[in-house]
Amino acid sequence: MTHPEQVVLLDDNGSAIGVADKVAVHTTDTALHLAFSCHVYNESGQVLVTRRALSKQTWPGVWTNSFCGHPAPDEDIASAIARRAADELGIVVTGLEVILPDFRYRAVDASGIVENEVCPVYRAFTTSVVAPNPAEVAEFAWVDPASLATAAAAAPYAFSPWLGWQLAQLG
Ligand SMILES: [Mn+2]
Repeated sequence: MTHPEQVVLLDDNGSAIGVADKVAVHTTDTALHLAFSCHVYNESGQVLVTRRALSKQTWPGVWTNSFCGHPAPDEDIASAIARRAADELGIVVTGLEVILPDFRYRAVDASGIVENEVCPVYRAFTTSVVAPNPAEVAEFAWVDPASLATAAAAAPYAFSPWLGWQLAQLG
């Protein structure tokens, strides 16, 4: 890396208005910025859930969707998704499809750090063996999508807030 990872800042209409260092932007008063979530499926129709590494600054140890990320300035979302799939999980994803194009959320971690993102949600497919990066992912599981939706609705505190909201919107 020649410079710190950067994110794209957005105005309230979702238009890009600048860039910021990823670490510097995530505070107790985080400015709105661009991200994505990806839900990865396997050949059996199971969806991949991951448990965030205990070393992560926000939502450590929390179960969430397959992976998330922030597109860099001038990086298209498909490239960002491929990059994070490789970096976090060691997988190649195919069949990328946007399933919640307008998803946006703001959430406060137990530590007080805020996430505040326009975060389109994608579905993708993999045949790769998952090889998680321990700096990002503590553990993972392939689960039945209907069971996940039931679990998240019944016990939302056991999952990342954005996953609960995404599953609710997906019905
Ligand atoms: Mn963010």
